[in-house]
Amino acid sequence: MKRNLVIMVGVLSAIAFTGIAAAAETDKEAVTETQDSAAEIKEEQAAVEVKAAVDESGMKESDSSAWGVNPSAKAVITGTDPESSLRGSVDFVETGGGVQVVANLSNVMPAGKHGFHVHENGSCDDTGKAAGGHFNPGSAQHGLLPRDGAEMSHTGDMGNIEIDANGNGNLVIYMPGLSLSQGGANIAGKAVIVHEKEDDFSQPTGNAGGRIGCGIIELNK
Ligand SMILES: [Cu+2]
Repeated sequence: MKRNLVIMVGVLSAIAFTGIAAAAETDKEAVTETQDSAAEIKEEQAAVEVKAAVDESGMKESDSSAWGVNPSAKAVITGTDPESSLRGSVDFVETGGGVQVVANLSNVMPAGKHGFHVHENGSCDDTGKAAGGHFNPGSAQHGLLPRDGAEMSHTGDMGNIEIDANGNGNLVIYMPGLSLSQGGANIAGKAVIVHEKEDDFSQPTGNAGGRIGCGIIELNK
């Protein structure tokens, strides 16, 4: 009798286990689906955030007056390799003691983060090498200007631009202390460089590799 009971429990456990395993399988699918839709939602949110950021920089009343009135500039970005289809534009406007930057890039490979800086020379020659090092009039260490401040970052440290699976990316960043008209932190006439790899904020320049895109910051007339 006791033996039968043990067998009985064994059989019941096996049935229960099969049930749990099947349920786990279903859960796994459900989780994957949830992840997929979460990723979609995240993408949508990112798009909304970019739009909100643009709204804040470009359409907020105090700042919208800056565009068209204050000194502004544009860098037209092209691939440093003549074969490259990388294109983009970076708009700059001086406002509130700094410069608002709005960048839009397309045909950037691969997807992911790409180092994005103002470099010291206004030239894109020699596959971008002629742009020289990061614009760093204060001889500071490398960092991210809005996060680390002028003492702890290069004036040209704009961090990274994130590129999506289609090769497109936007960046809206406010660079405190920069200017388009005066002083040592004037970036007019300097170059914008898009790097091959992510700026990991290591010293001395973030280990972002080669220069795949370049454009010169030209004042709007
Ligand atoms: Cu750089």
